[in-house]
Amino acid sequence: MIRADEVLMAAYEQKFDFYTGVPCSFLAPLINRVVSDSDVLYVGATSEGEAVAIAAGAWLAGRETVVMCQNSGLGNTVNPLTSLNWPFRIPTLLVVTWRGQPGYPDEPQHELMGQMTTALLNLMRVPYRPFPVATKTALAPAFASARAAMKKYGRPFAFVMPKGAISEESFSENPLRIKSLCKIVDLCCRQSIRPTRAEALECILKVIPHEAAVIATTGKCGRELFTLYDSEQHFYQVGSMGGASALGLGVALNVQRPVIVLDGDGAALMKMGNMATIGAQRPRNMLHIILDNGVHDSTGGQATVSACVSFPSIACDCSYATATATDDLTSFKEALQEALARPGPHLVHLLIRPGSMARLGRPTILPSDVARRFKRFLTSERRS
Ligand SMILES: Cc1ncc(C[n+]2csc(CCOP(=O)(O)OP(=O)(O)O)c2C)c(N)n1
Repeated sequence: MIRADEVLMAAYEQKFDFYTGVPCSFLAPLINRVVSDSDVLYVGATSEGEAVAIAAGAWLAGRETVVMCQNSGLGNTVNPLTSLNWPFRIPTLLVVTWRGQPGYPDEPQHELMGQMTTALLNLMRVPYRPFPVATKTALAPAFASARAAMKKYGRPFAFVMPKGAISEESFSENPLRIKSLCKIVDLCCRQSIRPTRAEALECILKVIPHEAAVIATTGKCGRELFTLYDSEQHFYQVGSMGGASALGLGVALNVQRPVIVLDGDGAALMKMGNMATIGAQRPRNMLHIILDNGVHDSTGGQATVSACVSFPSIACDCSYATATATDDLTSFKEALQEALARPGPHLVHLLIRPGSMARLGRPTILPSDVARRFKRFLTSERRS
């Protein structure tokens, strides 16, 4: 049986040094090794879809990434794999366990996914190989060919891991000890007319430094940002709704520059676990802005449940450094300047009114080109 450190070494030789995922008992030796290894970074995600988006951000910031998950969680990855990794051509190495593998008795909840695991990978056009378990010498060529395929096609690649592939590994993880001192700063002036999203974006564009990276959520937010001003600093996350803050986290953990996530209330609600991971990882350079119009504006204005939710309270409870509530542009600008001047992560929640620009464009640059120019922008700081 191969050892986890042998796997990690073979992966490290191919530059895989950023790991994220959600545990599976089959993966325990590998995850236990990864969390104990100071040469690689592991970010425990709240869902496998979140892990895929975090990995995408880390790749954009110059890392080679691995997403580890149970095949039960493969379902959670379908949306980001098909609407983020595919159009933007963002590779990641998936290590997916094979619970319910036909011929190997397992629990009933794994039976159907066990039967369809490889078919689902095929359907998502993710090439895969069995995890190289036979001998230690099989590891290096397997990781090399996985990396080569990812580089050639700019798309994910998967290893499917059977039970008992790797020998037991002890576990040494420092428990998280975060004492949140976050208290909501309420700057709302409760005027009857709230700003529009476009006005908020114009304000953001005026305030943020030129070296900041900006990730705009799915729908009209990215379209308005593109229409107002296009820049290599911008990543318009056209798909993968809810994934912008996870992608932003993956970027923020790997760059020094400020990372600004423009979220919607519908998107933030869809992947609220992201906020817990952001709070736990504490990226000092991250500013999370939620433009809350109370509706799914991009799809016709259907209500979200944001009126029943306090995003600033959630941010505080998730251990963000600061959380500010605003509903007008003057205090919004003040909140942004304050957040950019201090270590984060910060949440700025702005209540806006529904509706969008009359002449609304769409990014005219291919997603794969947006990704590559954003990656160039992010990684250029190493040279400057
Ligand atoms: C997984 C997924 N579900 C649904 C959609 C369709 N969709 C695109 S944008 C959007 C609304 C987003 O709402 P919100 O985040 O509040 O932003 P707003 O449109 O209000 O700016 C929806 C439902 C999608 N793209 N992906």
